[in-house]
Amino acid sequence: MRNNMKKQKICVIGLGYIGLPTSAMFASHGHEVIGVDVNKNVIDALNKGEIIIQEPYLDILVQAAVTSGNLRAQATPCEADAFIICVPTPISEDKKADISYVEAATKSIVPYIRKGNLVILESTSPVGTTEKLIKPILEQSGLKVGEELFLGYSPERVLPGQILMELVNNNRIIGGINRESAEKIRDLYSTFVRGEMYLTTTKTAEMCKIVENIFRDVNIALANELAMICEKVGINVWEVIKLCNKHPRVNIHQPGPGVGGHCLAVDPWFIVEKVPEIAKIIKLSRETNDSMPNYIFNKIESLLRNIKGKKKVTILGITYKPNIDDLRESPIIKLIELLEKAKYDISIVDPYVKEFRYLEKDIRKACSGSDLVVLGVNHNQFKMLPLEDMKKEMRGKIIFDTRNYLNEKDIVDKGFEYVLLGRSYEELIASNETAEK
Ligand code: SAJ
Repeated sequence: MRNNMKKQKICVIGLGYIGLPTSAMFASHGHEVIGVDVNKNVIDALNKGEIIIQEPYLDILVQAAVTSGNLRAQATPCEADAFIICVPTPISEDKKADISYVEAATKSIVPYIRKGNLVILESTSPVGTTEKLIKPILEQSGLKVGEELFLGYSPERVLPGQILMELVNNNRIIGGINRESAEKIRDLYSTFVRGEMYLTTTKTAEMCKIVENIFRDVNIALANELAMICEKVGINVWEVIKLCNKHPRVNIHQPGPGVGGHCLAVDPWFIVEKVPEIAKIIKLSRETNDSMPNYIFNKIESLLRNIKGKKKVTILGITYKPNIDDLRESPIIKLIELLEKAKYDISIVDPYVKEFRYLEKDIRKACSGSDLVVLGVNHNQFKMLPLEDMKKEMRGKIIFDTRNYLNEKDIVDKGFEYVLLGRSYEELIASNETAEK
């Protein structure tokens, strides 16, 4: 333990992308952690020292924590010094926050709450959740929140793919229902957090978490809009962004086939839902990013418009971002659905995904008879493509890069046509049409 705190018993509700690394981190720093999950597979795996998600080094940390005896999992909560709620807060079809998991998790701990306990919400939640939803439920224990029971909101800020490093090093915001609660939460996290910890109210902390993701979503929407504009006016958006970002106060994000993940694609709606008449940029950005798979689909349609009969598209990478196995809200899955609707033949290669329809292990096989290869996600494995073999297998010769990741020179040298999102391709279509006449 890095601070002088005595060993705490911590009950973590929800052993997903945040709850599991957080549990392992506390356990490996000397606390006793009991993880609770509704998924039996997660519990069984953890008790064997295994994990069912992919995250660098997490397997090693979990195994060590379980072996030390400090970490175990079970289906129901138990008495503890601190409770940390890390359950999902998805959105419904009509873009409304679904906080039923947070509610259920809070209710599940009430029978085990004792005087002096600490309750922390980590799940990204609509502003006011800690005060308006959690506090009244906890009061059913008969304890006075803020005096006999301490409560706060402390959002995670970690980036999938580098969760462990960021859990330790990122600065943290801690919102307490009162100052004493915030201080107690800070003391607990200082077991392993090396970043700064900033104390505030629960509502401000809840708002900050959402705003951080809105900031990114809005900036990506701007980049995507610029990509579409540059295509129209015949400029390369990637060069524009690179040069603009040489300005000391400009930081334009990267365009792409859309925004996925359980954060950026979800959290902004928590604000839009509350104040739709004010949150105009936020809503438009969401819609712009959500429209990108459609934009990519339309480009594919126009690139292949002269082909008669069944067309085949090979997709490289379907996760929501590179070098992880996470498919949640992936824009490439939306692209696949559009291609399916339009009756395309599809093949997919993704070294991180174990199971998915049309999945092929071998790029060459996936390219067989294909008219176009689209790079959906820039996994490292795609940097060096077997271009010669792909060319032999493919019927068409187009490679469409939605990430500005592939080596254009190599591709063109091997006789392919290289199409890049955010750069005019009208000339390519025109030259194809001329060639056919
Ligand atoms: N993306 C772009 N262009 C960019 C950056 C990202 O199109 O310039 C796309 C990615 O391809 C991906 C999506 O956005 O589909 C989201 O990726 P991401 O890497 O920006 O973020 P997440 O969703 O993996 O994690 C975010 C992070 N938030 C911020 O950076 C403000 C992380 O720190 C949060 O902890 C996490 O959300 C969360 O849990 O809220």
